[in-house]
Amino acid sequence: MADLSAISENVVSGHADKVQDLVKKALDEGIDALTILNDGLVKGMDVIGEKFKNYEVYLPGLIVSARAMKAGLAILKPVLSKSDTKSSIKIAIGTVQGDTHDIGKNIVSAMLEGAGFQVKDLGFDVSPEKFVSEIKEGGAQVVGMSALVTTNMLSMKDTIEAIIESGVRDKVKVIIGGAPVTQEYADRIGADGYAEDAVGAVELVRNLFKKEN
Ligand code: B12
Repeated sequence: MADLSAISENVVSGHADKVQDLVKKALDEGIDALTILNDGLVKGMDVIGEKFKNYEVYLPGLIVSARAMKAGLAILKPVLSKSDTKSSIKIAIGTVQGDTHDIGKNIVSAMLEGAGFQVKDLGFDVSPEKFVSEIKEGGAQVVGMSALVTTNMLSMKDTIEAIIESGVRDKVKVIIGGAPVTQEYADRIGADGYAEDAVGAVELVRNLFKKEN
């Protein structure tokens, strides 16, 4: 039986190859991809995040852990984003301007795809103008924004203002998330919804469209 704590430990120590091997092994043993993600990879990021906060590791340590996490995620992504159903709802998702954290956003993107939505991943450091053009030209019905650095949450507010100014606010649902983001913040800036994690993001989009019907 695969040991998920070994995955966490290798994320913390930054051993990308070992993480990939262990994730493959866990999948081969029939462990659910979400369990591997949450109890293995994400747990490891939580540990390294705490260590960084407490000055027990510095930026280079964080970078190698993030690389190991991404290596593991690359194995899980095809499984997470595999879907049997197809929805016509178009979602454009990205990490907001100024912010380069994309691990959580990538997970949300994969899970939304797995739920059958048509997802366009805009990457990170995405400007308000880019989000607006995805609505206007790309026909996105949902815009998903992620932020991990507290000060970058302001970019979410700026993006919503840009969407209002360009006259397309009624064409799109705006959802936001990321570790420092809260429901209270979502309400304050006029977003349509907030979710704490990727499973919640899928529920949120489903509920937003259920209400209309
Ligand atoms: C990994 C990491 C990095 C990596 C990022 C690699 C990458 N490609 O993403 C690297 C090393 C590059 C990095 C850089 C920096 N980081 Co950093 N980083 C982290 C760390 C440890 C983990 C983040 C992570 O990936 N978590 C795991 C994922 C799965 O969780 P998540 O992102 O929260 O996503 C989940 C939910 O939030 C939600 N979600 C996410 N997005 C969305 C979107 C929507 C629409 C919805 C609905 C839901 C949703 O679903 C996801 C899946 O369940 C955090 C600490 C922490 N514990 O959060 C610090 C942290 C975010 N970083 C921090 C800082 C300060 C920085 C730097 C400024 C450091 C520096 N001095 O340069 C730079 C920032 C550069 C920039 N401008 O963006 C601080 C931010 C402090 C603050 N509150 O403002 C933190 C909190 C560390 C700390 N305790 O001090 N970092």
